[in-house]
Amino acid sequence: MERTDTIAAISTPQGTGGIAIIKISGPDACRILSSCFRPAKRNFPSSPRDLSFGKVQSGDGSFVDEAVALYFEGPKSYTGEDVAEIQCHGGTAAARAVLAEVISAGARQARAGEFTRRAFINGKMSLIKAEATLAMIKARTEKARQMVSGMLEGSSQKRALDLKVGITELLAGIEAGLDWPDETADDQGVAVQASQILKLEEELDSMIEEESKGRLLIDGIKVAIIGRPNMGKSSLLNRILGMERALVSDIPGTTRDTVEETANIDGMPIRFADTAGIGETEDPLVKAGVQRAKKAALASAVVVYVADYPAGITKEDESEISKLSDKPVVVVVNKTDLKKASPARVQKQGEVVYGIPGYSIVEVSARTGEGMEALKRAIAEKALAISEFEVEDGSSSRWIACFGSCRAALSRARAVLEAKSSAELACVELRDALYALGELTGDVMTEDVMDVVFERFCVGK
Ligand SMILES: Nc1nc2c(ncn2[C@@H]2O[C@H](COP(=O)(O)OP(=O)(O)OP(=O)(O)O)[C@@H](O)[C@H]2O)c(=O)[nH]1
Ligand SMILES: [Mg+2]
Repeated sequence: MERTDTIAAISTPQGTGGIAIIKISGPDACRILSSCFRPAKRNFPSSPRDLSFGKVQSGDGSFVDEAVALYFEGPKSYTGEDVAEIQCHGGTAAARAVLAEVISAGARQARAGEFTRRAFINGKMSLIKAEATLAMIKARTEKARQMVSGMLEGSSQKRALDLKVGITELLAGIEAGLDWPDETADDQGVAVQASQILKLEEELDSMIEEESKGRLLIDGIKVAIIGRPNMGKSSLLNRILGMERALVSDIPGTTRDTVEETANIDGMPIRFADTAGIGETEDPLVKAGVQRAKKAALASAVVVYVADYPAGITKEDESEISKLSDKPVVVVVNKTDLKKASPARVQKQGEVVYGIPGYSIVEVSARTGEGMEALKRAIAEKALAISEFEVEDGSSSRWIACFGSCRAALSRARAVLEAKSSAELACVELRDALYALGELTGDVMTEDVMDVVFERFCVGK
């Protein structure tokens, strides 16, 4: 049986570190631990949660690594099953070697999110809490962590449950009217029910908005830096990051491939993509770079379009910006330090005024850092204004989809009530609204929904 076998995985990230944790969960967890782990003192496992120092050894008795081990007896464990943990030296090779011993002793390599999936199946946590756990793992900034901590503490679960109670009470009220037609709700009664539904819809609207913002904080916002060659796009990325991440040179066409890096801007993880300079070219390599740049611009939530001083925004820039249609764009003129470096040139040209209808322009110097705070503010402002958010795989967040179906069913129920067409139909719609919420909280659970939720986890959680 798939769900009652014993699974194992490395729970700590790959790479060099102090310790690595190998987690084992299932009915054979304790036996498997005893077969690979030799405690320095006898009597192991003595009692649950006791830490024991010893060594991991392979089937032929050869030494693998020093380790500390402990076990938790189900149901008092993360997954609700018997769980064992081996803490060995951090580092990819040691952890892999220990896992290999655990697997050869009878465990199966766990799939992504399988420990948490078992915790949910065994009633150790709600689906909302499981997803909050994933969000906490992915939180990269303090703002994101603060938002997720509320979810982990159960605030989202409580809100969803309150909503469910509200809809259930309404449904009961309308159904009572069906059962006892003499007491059918009068006009005033219907108006009260409709206004109660409206209140629930408003609550859902605010939940959808908060969830969208929350997703942005957790998953990060993609921002592409585009513009003609040599404008200082890579220099700007480096200045934002505070490190020399992208190659910079005075040769136009320096950046070929897209360079991606995340920066914390105003508490939001912003995922920047520095791209190749765009423009007409016959060189197939440069052409490929330009195509990648355009693709990155399309895939991003916000575009930073870079031009430079003193040319400012040219006709070519205007045409490129117009191709971005409804995408939020921050238009930047870089290299303003040249104004001071060659005042004669400024005088000759007069006061340079850049303009493009509908856009305000941020003047910066990647070289001196001037204007960078204003640029970060402009990016954060555009990012915060994004209401619709698409997660990594292009699908909308599961929560937003469930809230959306619930809200749609509620407004249909309200429309039916207001038109006084059929109280039965209003009940059908309210049941649909409850079903959508049930999908969110995990009461209505299919394997498909579980796959969607848990496959986004990492292996070992
Ligand atoms: N004076 C001045 N020069 C700058 C500034 N920013 C970048 N530069 C210079 O402009 C040149 C091009 O900079 P890059 O950052 O490589 O420009 P890019 O837009 O990434 O160029 P491509 O990758 O070729 O499209 C380099 O010589 C930089 O030193 C700035 O603020 N002031
Ligand atoms: Mg570049």
